[in-house]
Amino acid sequence: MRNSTLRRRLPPSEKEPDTSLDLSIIVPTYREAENLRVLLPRIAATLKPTGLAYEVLIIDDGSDDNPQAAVREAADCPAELVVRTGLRDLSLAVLEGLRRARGRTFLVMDADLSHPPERIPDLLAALETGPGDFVIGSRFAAGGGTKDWGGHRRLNSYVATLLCRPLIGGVRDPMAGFFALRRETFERAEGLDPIGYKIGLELICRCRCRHVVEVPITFANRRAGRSKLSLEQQRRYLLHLARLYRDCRPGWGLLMRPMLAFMRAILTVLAVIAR
Ligand SMILES: Nc1nc2c(ncn2[C@@H]2O[C@H](COP(=O)(O)OP(=O)(O)OP(=O)(O)O)[C@@H](O)[C@H]2O)c(=O)[nH]1
Ligand SMILES: [Mg+2]
Repeated sequence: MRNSTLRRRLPPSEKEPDTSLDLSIIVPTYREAENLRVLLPRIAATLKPTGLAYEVLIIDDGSDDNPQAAVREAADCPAELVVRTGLRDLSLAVLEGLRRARGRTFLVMDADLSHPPERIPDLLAALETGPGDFVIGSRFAAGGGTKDWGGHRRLNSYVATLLCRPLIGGVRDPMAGFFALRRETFERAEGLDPIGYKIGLELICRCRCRHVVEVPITFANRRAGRSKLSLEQQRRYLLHLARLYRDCRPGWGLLMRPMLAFMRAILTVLAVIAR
């Protein structure tokens, strides 16, 4: 049986909710031990005054930089390390975290300090008080921003957002990895089948989110370590989009899927040349 077929049949949540737990924070990591040493105390310091009961699930893909020690050192933060085996993939790691989460609300963020943990309460407040069923910490909403992005990264992000426009309408930052949603919204998911980096986009589409709210944030450059974004990740994004068009917007899929296949072929050739 194909992996994706297997995933389709799994119920979205593996864990029973713990009614005493307000929040589950899911942090995918690959070689981020140094950043975790800063992130976990900052999460703890941010959430302590709120009185929220929370857990942090670090979903790691077998990093060789000893994330175990980094999590152990953060004694103030209720963090648990989950080490995955199998295909190393950011979206699949986040999905595993969401399935294991026990809280009433889920929040996903990167480990590299690009997403300011001090803004977690603002995302939660927007989810609690507003009409939204999906809240994004948004770089491109009015008041948000990015620090020191070069032209190449801007262009990349612009094209990626343009390609998914028919799937998500007017959402300005559908590529964001900093977002929050309620457990019930996640449990609405049908046929989750992500690959690559854009798990937020997958959830907006497959959980049939109607109101996406964007909270402006300033996205910092990664604090330490190396980016895992590569040509291969861009190729996976195109494959992911093709699946979303097929399942969620078949009409648009007639136009978009051949175009995405063509772009994938170009990236494959570029990857061969770059080797
Ligand atoms: N578990 C897991 N986490 C990953 C994987 N790839 C990236 N991550 C984590 O996902 C988050 C986002 O990855 P980044 O490499 O920062 O990607 P980016 O933010 O697009 O790029 P930069 O910030 O420029 O490095 C980070 O916390 C990474 O450690 C993966 O294959 N598996
Ligand atoms: Mg990053």
